[in-house]
Amino acid sequence: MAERSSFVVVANRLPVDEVTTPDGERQWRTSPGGLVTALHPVLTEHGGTWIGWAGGTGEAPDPFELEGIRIHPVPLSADELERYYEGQSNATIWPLYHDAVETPVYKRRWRETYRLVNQRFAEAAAKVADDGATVWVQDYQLQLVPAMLRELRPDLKIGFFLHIPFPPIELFMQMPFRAEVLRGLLGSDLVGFQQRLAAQNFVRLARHLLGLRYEGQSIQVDGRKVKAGAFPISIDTKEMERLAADPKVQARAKEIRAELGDPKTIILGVDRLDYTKGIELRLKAFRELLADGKLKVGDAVMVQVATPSRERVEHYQTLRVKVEREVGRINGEFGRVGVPAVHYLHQSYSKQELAAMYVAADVMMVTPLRDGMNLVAKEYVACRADTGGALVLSEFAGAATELRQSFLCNPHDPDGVKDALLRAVAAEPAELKRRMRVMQRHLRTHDVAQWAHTFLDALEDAAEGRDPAPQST
Ligand code: ADQ
Repeated sequence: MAERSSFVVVANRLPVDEVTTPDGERQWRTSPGGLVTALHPVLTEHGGTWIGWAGGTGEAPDPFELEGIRIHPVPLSADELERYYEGQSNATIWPLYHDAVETPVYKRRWRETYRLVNQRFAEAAAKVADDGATVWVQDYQLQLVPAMLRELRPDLKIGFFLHIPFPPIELFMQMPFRAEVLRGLLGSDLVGFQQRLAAQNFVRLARHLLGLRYEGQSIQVDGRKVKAGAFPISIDTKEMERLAADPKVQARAKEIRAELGDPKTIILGVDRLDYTKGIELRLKAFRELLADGKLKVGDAVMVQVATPSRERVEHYQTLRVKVEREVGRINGEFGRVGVPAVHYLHQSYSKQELAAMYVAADVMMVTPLRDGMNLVAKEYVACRADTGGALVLSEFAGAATELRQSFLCNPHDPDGVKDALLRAVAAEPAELKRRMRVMQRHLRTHDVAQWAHTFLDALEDAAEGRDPAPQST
């Protein structure tokens, strides 16, 4: 029998990419990301296993070990990828949980495949988890896994963390298999959310939909207690600070500024090309400020990085057309030969290049209509050791709860967004410094490692039926 692990992470995606070396050999490499960085120490200490999809369709590669982590790939067929991932996960659940800013699409066969794939992940976890092991299930693609896994292995400690918002009751109630999803999550000992409000939505929903009793954040289910709580995720702050201080990154930041024609103000946006991120409204705010004469091309330039994302899902194809049309319109109306108003980059970048952009940007615009957390906002703050730079941040990003010294705005109010951008552009260096310092101090103590520890400690308490010590605020 294969070796079993006392700590198992279950996520849709494995933290690895297959690359081709210069001599043509195919090799696995860990993909950089906050989650894997945070969990790496816990995984290596416990001979941990990560279960997930390796990318690609058809047969999955055999399990292997990489940098001290056991990697256990789960296969997906092309049909399953379309129905479970692109369909149910990204065209039903994703929009619904983000306040239905795009209309969710409901399809029976997507739900059926979602169930089937979740069962496959649960079975993989049941197979590799040691007696009494801790299993941490991640995100909206796998909401049925906790209950399926408990059914197979009642001895396990099961935690679930939702990276995206959890919607209010009225919205959740739209979903055709809503009770099954809720029961799926309730298979956990601890369900973690980015925000306190999301945890409250969840416990109230348990009473509303299933008539379950709760006290505080603890729900009674079949004689068990299921805890809910807020665990705001963060970044590897030290690593981001180190990157930004790297002389190569600093030099690159200067180069970017020069390449942009040494403008007074560089306004930056960095997002996955997703309709929740508010890219269009940000572009529109910039266009109106140019039209009003409040900003001038040449003085101010906007750089919008939009990482290609979920390109086969229709909502995303429509968004791309809209964003590209808006960029074209702004450059057409306001650009000059050799001096565009907006630089639009539909590409992926290395962390070094992103850090250089953050260092170069005078104003960072993070304006999602709804976002679980938004790590870009935190990355920007961590990169500004010079305490320069201004963050314009939507109140509807989870990060707004912590980054109170940003220039907060309501993304649904165009004038509010324009006003926040102008205030950020005009702010005195001393004021920016004061704001940045407070936010940086916060991120140094609230980094991704602290997030992972806090969650895993709370899971331990929840599974043992202990009430954690009251938290000081
Ligand atoms: P995402 O919606 O993907 O995550 P976000 O939190 O902003 O959003 O993370 C994006 C990450 O991708 C950042 O680390 C950023 O540096 C990186 N990135 C963006 N553009 C890039 C590019 N062009 N090239 C390379 N890297 C790029 C979901 C939720 C969020 C939640 C996270 C974590 O939607 O709300 O914060 O999970 O829980």
